[in-house]
Amino acid sequence: MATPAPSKKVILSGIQPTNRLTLGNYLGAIKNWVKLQKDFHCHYMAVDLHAYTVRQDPEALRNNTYTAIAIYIASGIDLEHCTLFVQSHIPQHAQLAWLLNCNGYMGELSRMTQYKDKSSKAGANIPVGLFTYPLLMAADILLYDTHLVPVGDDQKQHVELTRDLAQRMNGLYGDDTFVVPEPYIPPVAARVMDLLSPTNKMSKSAVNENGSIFLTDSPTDIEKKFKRAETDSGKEIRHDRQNKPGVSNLIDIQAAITGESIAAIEARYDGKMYGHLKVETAEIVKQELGPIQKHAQELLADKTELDRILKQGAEKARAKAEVTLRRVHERIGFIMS
Ligand code: AQP
Repeated sequence: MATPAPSKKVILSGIQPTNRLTLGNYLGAIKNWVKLQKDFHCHYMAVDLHAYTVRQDPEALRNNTYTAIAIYIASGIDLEHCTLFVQSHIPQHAQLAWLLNCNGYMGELSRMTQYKDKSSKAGANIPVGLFTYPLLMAADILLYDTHLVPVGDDQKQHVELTRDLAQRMNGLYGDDTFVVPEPYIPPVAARVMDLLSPTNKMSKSAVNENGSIFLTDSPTDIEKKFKRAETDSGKEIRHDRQNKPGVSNLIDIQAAITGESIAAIEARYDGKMYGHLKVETAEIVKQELGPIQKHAQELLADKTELDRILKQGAEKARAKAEVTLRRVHERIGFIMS
């Protein structure tokens, strides 16, 4: 049966190491992960199997995965309290995904908006993995008896699908086969927008790299990118996502880092020019990222130690994943080895 509810609820989240991580990944995910680790039993991953739905250069994938893990730790992920691992180190993810492939329906997967988006950009040959991606995500979640999945709006549909699958299989094999997870919307969910097209979210794979702040960007690059940030033809520094998306984005970034209220930031810029807002936002970002970059560099300089950390994380994760997978195998009717 599913493990009895622990005193703390289980949370699971991950980022795809498709490229260098961005300020969006940091403020929208990692910074919140650090806050959650006190109150929840957290599992954080670099989801390299998901990244592979898009063709990856092997060397770049390896480097991006190490860098992502180093950044998680440098940002304050506490190895004592969290299970930190790389998805491909736990074979049970792919194994459970297969079982979910046999229980998910073509119709429900075809309705996933992220699939529609990504497949429309994939050209003539759409990899099957892009279509079945939500089933791998469901496997990630269900393997750890996860209660809560921190997600932005774009991933909510995938958590709904995971719930449907868990309930469907619980109906077939017993109510305690899977814990049915829920989406978790963090109290302060920052959504960082592209600096050059502030109506689009900042993304690792943006066509123009100048619109994204990468967590490994140098201070000079950070300054340059903020200086070029798109604003509007007005003068007033006011938060208005509809009419002033660029200015609002800079205010949001400051608020997410400093914890200051939007109103307080607006008041501080009363009568000032856009240039001030850009320069000072760059400064706040540099101050926040500087120590993280330094610590991440130190970690990356010692791959043996990083490998040791990953091995430890994988052992912890695998132990839990194996229990869940065996439970499911047994209920399906596979002979246990
Ligand atoms: N701009 C953003 N603002 C707030 N949160 C963001 N996240 C990503 N971009 C922003 C959060 O980061 C987590 C993991 O993201 P992901 O790597 O799994 O995929 P993604 O959301 O598709 O991110 P990208 O950068 O846009 O990826 P690519 O370019 O590889 O497709 C999630 O918690 C997400 O909310």
